Amino acid sequence: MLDQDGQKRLVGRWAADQVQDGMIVGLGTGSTAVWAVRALAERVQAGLRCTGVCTSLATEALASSLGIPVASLDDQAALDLAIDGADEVDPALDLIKGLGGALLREKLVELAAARFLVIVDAGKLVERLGVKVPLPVEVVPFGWRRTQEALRALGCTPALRQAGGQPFLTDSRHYIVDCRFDGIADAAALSQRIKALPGVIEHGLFVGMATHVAIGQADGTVAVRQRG
Ligand code: A5P
Repeated sequence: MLDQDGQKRLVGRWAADQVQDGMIVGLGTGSTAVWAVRALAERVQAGLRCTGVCTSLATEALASSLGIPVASLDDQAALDLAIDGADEVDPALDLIKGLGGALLREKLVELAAARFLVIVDAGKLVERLGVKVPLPVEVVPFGWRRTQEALRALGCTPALRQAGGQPFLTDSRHYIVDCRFDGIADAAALSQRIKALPGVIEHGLFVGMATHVAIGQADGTVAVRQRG
């Protein structure tokens, strides 16, 4: 039986096998995506041609160090595929992402992809988003306390993310407010309400974006769900 790390490794390696020669591929962030990037690099070393568009500075550093050619999002007209992890996946294939802090670049890259393949361990599947994990919201540092209070007014308990005793800084030099909802009943409506707040850059609700979700399972198999 595979534990959570084993499931991440399994599905990450499986995802790398979905990349075809010549593809432009969005490369995600987080521990599951790292397995996909490592496995993709093995295929590149064996002769596969592909270009990665990275969702974080960390992934860019990893991909480059392993020999995967990387390009910026603005240099690409379109991406064939994006591969990334998630923190929660609901039955409609809507997601919470961003516990790793890369949600802004992840959303930009994944919106540009023809197919968005989400790779998760089985523990990420939930009946309702936002019960187990907070919703990360990326905000402008200027006036963050007011933005945090505006988020609280939407019905959550917000907390400024910290790292080493300081506010956590994203790759784009913003703060993250982690918003604990007691379950999110209508992800699409909440998404719009959060985006309408001045001071909010982006949030970790990925609604209607995933085209496929691959799940690494304890029995060593990968289950694939596809948006209907
Ligand atoms: C990064 O900001 C996140 O969106 C990750 O994709 C998400 O947190 C999943 O991470 P793991 O693969 O490490 O669980």
